[in-house]
Amino acid sequence: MVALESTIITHGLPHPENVAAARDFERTVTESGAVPATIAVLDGVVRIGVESDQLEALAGADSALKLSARDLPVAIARGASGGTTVAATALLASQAGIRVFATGGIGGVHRNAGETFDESADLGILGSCPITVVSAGVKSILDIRATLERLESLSVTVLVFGTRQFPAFWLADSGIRVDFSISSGAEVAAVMRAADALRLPGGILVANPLPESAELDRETHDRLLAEALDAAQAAAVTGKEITPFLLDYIHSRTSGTSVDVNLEIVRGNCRLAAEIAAAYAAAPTG
Ligand code: PSU
Ligand code: MN
Repeated sequence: MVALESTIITHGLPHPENVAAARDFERTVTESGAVPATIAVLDGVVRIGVESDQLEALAGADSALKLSARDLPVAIARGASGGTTVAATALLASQAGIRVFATGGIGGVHRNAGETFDESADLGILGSCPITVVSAGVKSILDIRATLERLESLSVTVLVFGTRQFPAFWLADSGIRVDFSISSGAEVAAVMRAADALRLPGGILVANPLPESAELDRETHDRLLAEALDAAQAAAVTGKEITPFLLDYIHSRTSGTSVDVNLEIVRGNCRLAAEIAAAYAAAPTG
């Protein structure tokens, strides 16, 4: 099985593209030979896999909350609905026995974290849940180097597919070289089995760079990023609003190009996650 998050649906992509996108991610996992489970909280109930009409309602609901791990108990107690972030999805998936999870980009350390302490709970949860997350690295709205340092502190294993250059979501190469590259789902499955045998408490981040031909134009990327960061500061956006604000700023100013690239990236991650899940299911237990 491959878990899919739902904050990308409720807060990461514009409506109505988000509905089609969510279905597309599920279909891609299925076509790649695994079973998708989109995770969300609906009327206070944790769902490991949602029905098509539930997905549509969640994607269209303005009231849907952005639920990180610490928000889950409140949403459940109050009967609320929301999209689960990477942190909440990783927690719920691993409790449900799902070992592989596909997303677009994970959260990380924000650029001004030295002052704000703004670091996504995604990192801490990846340090404590035995799950393999496939992402295209992290978006350059974040401090990528600091994010990698924190992943090291938290003992999260980091692997990059096909290269040692860690990707920056819309760009194939962040300029940062990490220690390990892998070139197949089977290789990741072998690392997962070894991690199981060691009882490592945390997870594995598999960074899957988009093909260079699909990259966002660098100049546009850099300009929009600088503008988005300035706009967030000018609007005094803080806390859990900051990531959705920056994503929306960039999406709405590239007339859909960055959304199309975004979708292609997630589909690529779904395919690799399905390959890893199949290989892990087939690998002999150590
Ligand atoms: N980064 C993206 N797209 C997203 C997110 C992050 O490129 O949709 C979402 C994910 O659900 C991630 C969450 O877990 O934002 C992180 O939010 P925060 O920075 O508030 O922890
Ligand atoms: Mn934050």
